[in-house]
Amino acid sequence: MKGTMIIGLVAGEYTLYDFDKQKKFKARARGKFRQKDLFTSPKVGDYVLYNDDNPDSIIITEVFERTSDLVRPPIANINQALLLFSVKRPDFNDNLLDRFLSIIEFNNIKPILIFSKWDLLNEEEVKVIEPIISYYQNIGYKIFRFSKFEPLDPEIRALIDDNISVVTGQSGVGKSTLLNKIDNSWQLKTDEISLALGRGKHTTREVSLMPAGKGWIADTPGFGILEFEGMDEIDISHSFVEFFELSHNCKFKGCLHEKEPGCAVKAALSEGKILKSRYDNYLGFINEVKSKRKW
Ligand SMILES: Nc1nc2c(ncn2[C@@H]2O[C@H](COP(=O)(O)OP(=O)(O)OP(=O)(O)O)[C@@H](O)[C@H]2O)c(=O)[nH]1
Ligand SMILES: [Mg+2]
Ligand SMILES: [Zn+2]
Repeated sequence: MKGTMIIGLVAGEYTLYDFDKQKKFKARARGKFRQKDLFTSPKVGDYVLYNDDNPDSIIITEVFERTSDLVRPPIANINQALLLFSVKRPDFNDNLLDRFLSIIEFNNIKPILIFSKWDLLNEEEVKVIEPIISYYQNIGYKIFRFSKFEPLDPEIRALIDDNISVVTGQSGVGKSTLLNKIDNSWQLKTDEISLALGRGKHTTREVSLMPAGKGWIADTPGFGILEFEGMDEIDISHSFVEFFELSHNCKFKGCLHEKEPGCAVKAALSEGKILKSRYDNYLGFINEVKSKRKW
């Protein structure tokens, strides 16, 4: 890689990595950035220019155009997202999975699904979740099952090489735990989830990029809510990959697969070829973006 990339941001202080000089240093952003909103102020993953006339006060002067831009987690220029979903503690949440996949597809980022805490499932529970996992695999997603008690699948490591990836998911699903397995020297902080609430404690507070093989990978804080920023109902319908494929057979162009006659998606649903929870989530998302739209 070339140029300079932002690899960390804590309370307005950036950590930059200059690939040509192969060194890491702190910097601040020029005043003009601070006026702007989250979308345009420099963030982790950005390629930048800087001024080091005063080595005690290095200033970011320019941010290059982004190839991808996520709001949550706030990170730019990644091409791959490792989406972590624990099968238990916190419980598997299909709404969050479909929501996340939709946003990642919309941003043209390659998703990889990792189902964590696999060790916590008993045989019966495995039988319940396996068909769900197979569904996502059949529509084309790369799937891994992860347990902190097992060695890391070498395929995960191979996927990280050569890519700029982000690890993301709810608080407490095991993002930092997974990353520590990728490289033990990172020693990222992990913590028990709250037993009372059954969810994480936001142990990781900041987005930070770390070099991994020939690539880079980011740890991120877990999120609470996830919104469809900048997406409308058509974007939602295009981001459900298997619906989009079927939509060529829908009677109406631009069919949103709600109540339209001759809908190939609804036909597939009634034949049991589409996961019911996924279709229900889809309808919920369509309604969500419609009702949020400001006229
Ligand atoms: N049983 C089991 N526990 C796990 C596994 N992976 C992580 N944990 C535990 O889950 C808890 C949360 O893990 P973290 O790695 O801190 O989770 P995180 O996703 O980084 O959480 P935030 O930083 O808050 O977003 C820790 O106590 C881990 O030891 C797993 O595969 N199996
Ligand atoms: Mg963490
Ligand atoms: Zn349709």
